[in-house]
Amino acid sequence: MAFFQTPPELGNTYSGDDVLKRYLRNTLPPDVLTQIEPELLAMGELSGGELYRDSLANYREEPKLEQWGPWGRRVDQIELSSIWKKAQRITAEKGVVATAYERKTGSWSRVHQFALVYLVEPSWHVYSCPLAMTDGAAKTLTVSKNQALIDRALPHLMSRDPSESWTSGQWMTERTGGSDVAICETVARPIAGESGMYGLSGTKWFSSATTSQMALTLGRPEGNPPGGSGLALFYLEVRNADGTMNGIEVNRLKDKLGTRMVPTAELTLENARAQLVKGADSGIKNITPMLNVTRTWNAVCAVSGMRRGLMLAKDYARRRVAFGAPLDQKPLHLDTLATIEAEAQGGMLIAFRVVELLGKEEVGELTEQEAVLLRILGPIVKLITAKQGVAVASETLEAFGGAGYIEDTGLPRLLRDAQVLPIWEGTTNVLSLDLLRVLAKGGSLEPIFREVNACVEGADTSLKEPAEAALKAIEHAGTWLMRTLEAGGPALVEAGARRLALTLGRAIELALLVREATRSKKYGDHEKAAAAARRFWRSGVDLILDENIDADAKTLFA
Ligand code: UCC
Repeated sequence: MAFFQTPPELGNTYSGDDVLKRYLRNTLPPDVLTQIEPELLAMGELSGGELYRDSLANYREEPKLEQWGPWGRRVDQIELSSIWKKAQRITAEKGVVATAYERKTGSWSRVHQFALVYLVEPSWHVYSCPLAMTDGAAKTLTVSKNQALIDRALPHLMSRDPSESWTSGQWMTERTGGSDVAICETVARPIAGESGMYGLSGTKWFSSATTSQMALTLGRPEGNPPGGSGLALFYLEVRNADGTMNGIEVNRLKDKLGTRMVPTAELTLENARAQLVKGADSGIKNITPMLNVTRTWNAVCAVSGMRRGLMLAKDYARRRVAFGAPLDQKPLHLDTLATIEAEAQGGMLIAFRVVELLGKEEVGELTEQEAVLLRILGPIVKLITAKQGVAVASETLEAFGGAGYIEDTGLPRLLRDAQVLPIWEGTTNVLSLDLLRVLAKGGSLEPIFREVNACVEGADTSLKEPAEAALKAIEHAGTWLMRTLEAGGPALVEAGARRLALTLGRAIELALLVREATRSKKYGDHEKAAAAARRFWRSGVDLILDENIDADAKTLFA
């Protein structure tokens, strides 16, 4: 009898996720959990069932750009994959964006929303990309207080009716680059007689999800100075009322390593009609609410990808027999999975901690200290979960041996789609510099120290060492910052910024793992959380180097 491997199976992604269930039980008021649990179960069923099967069956589908119509007119129509079309409907019906704005669960609405996202993301081939931007646009318009635009767009962005719902693009990146946005070349010319209206001309080089109905974008009003403050934030609708393009041409779709179902395009704007969102300058500052929302999505999607890989790898380990026993009886295989399990749990806790703060901010319940904490955690959560996402995805594929490298198992996509996470929405280095920006503007590590302290309070004696390691890492970060600034100045601090950010991130993740164990004690399942804390701690927390290795970097580059 020939041997055939048994593929991994995925069940309801909510029922099968003890880590998420434990977090929600420990965090949410019981009545809120009771209220939202049916939705989570339904989303978990869809994600682990119908959508998962679709995502495997249709993994080759990609968006197609039709630039010309049969009678010679430029049409620039993009045909989406079948999964994305289905995802459009599901998103509206299940209120994946709306949940955050309807606020049926008050300050917990963001936890509610992002739990839904977390359960579904890997099953819909990165449909979270347009949703992240849609959410970011809704947030940006809301805080802009531009009532006309709020009235025009918000009902569509948060609609639960698939025929009414819109998604939004976020067109920032130009050929000049994706990080240094201030050197944007798009020119904005006022339209005579129409207050606040401009014609935008330029090239947008990486426009994700170009099928959106609207976009927030940047341009420089003629006469404005160079630099970020001379840019303005604009709202535009992609098509005119008659369906023709609003001065926008889709030059081509990008040929990317991953996120293959995302219709990322290069666009040319020629007098595209656009409306100022909030004044004729300070565009970068005005678009930052969008960045902070999409970075939170990035973090949640990173941890969602990690959980998916682990669910599949664990199920497979129970089925796959090699060297005389199933893999789940092999000590080295268990040890390997345990290490990435701890990383995934740490990542999930920091991502949802930020989600909790975001939810409180939006209902005006954030204290001043928490507001500073949220600003500091923003870059940290995005950069650390993205890095963990790639490392965990890589290890997950290896846990399947050769099958992890074969496209129609659906596994390689986990790695390819993870690799975008540290790149878009700010690279690891750009976010490390954002952290320095916050600290330089009068911020200190005090909010993080307080957070870590609060988390490790009351820790079990078996977790004393991990708890101390988390605190020590923050202390070390503080002394390193002060000493390096004094001895080497900003350039030396910059060289160590990534190690600083990752150390802070790891220390917070460890502290949250310790807290999870403490909070679980009364339910009697704390050992699982404690094991994750210990494993995470043993993988290393403090990455800061005291010695000056700046000269080495120059030598090694030369
Ligand atoms: O990739 C893209 C689309 C992808 C699809 C989305 C998917 C989402 C996830 C889905 C998951 C599956 S769009 C491209 C994304 N691009 C970026 O993220 C840009 C990366 N670059 C940066 O973040 C840079 O740090 C810049 C552009 C912000 C730096 O610009 P400047 O001009 O040098 O910045 P300044 O002058 O330092 O900052 C301007 C102002 C300052 O405030 P004031 O004027 O009061 O001093 C900053 O403090 O903005 C403030 N600011 C912020 N405020 C800067 N960053 C932030 C922030 N994050 N939050 C609050």
